[in-house]
Amino acid sequence: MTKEHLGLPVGTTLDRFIKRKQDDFPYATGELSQLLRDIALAGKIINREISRSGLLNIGGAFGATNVQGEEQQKLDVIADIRFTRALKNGGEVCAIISEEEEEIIDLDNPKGRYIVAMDPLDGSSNIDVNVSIGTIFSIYRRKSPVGGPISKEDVLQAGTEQVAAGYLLYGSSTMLVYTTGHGVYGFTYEASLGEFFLSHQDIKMPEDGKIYSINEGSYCSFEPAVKEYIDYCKENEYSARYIGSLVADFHRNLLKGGIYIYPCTSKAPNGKLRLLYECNALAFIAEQAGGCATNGYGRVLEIQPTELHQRCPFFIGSKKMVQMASDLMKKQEQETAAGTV
Ligand code: AHM
Ligand code: MG
Repeated sequence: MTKEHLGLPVGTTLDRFIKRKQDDFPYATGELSQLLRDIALAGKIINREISRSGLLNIGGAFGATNVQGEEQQKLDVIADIRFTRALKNGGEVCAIISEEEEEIIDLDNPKGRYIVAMDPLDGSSNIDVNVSIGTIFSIYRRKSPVGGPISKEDVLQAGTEQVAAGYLLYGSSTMLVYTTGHGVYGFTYEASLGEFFLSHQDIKMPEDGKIYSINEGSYCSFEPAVKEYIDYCKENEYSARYIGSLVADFHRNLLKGGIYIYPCTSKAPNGKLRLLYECNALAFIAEQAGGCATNGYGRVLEIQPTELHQRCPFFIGSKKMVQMASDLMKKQEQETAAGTV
């Protein structure tokens, strides 16, 4: 990694970085830049809540379930409220799709041109045990005219339509990683200054790796091709690393090389992860960093969503690893179709 990239050295503040990037596009209105700043601000607030959660009685279950029937944690709900508020106040966003809300959240911002799909707090089962968690976001431009009602077409866009995507990782340090389709950049939060600083320039994912991340407790219900791939990883003494927080597992594999898989299982017949606010954002980042993301058969970003909370089997990471796992899936599909297995 070079110390300077496009004239923006390590240590550049997020604000300055966003501003300089915006200046590269003469017709940019600045709305997307402001939206990214709104997300960073909400991320700082969540970071503060998480770091004090053990003291403030905001750990533990909220006492309700979300649309997917999962038990909501108090911090899930707090993060949802904080992000929604930041995006509403910013004024650039007209609607949000959130893991925590069943329906589209119409922000009543008639001039807003953007739609945000988000998982406000991913990896919630790790909240109370001090393990890394994250926020995932995808940004789309609305299709229908500004000022009119939000349509399904605005929110059910394929991942290829994302204008920006990213995540916040609340880990050993807090980071914001995002792309606007021109490379992937990572910023580390300096809490005493209250600023994100550029720390990871133009991130590239190793083409191959030796780390595999999957919940192997469900091995018995994996499809044969997934079992075959995992057996291959073991025979070759790859390292098994599974935090159980998608953002954290993905981030490690992004930097070190590796594959993350959440396949179909008996408990999650269509996979567990949600296309619109988990898979698409990370797929966009992976591709921008030279990696790859499939549902086992095809590119995740090309899947046309039909439902807000649609799930998707997910294979993401270093290009060669994802290709090998996907090749095994396709071979299995062909053999099943030909009736040879
Ligand atoms: P969540 O959005 O409810 O937190 O669920 C998503 C999380 C991912 O972060 C993680 O990779 C996965 O679920 C873990 O699931 P499992 O416990 O089945 O392995
Ligand atoms: Mg999640």
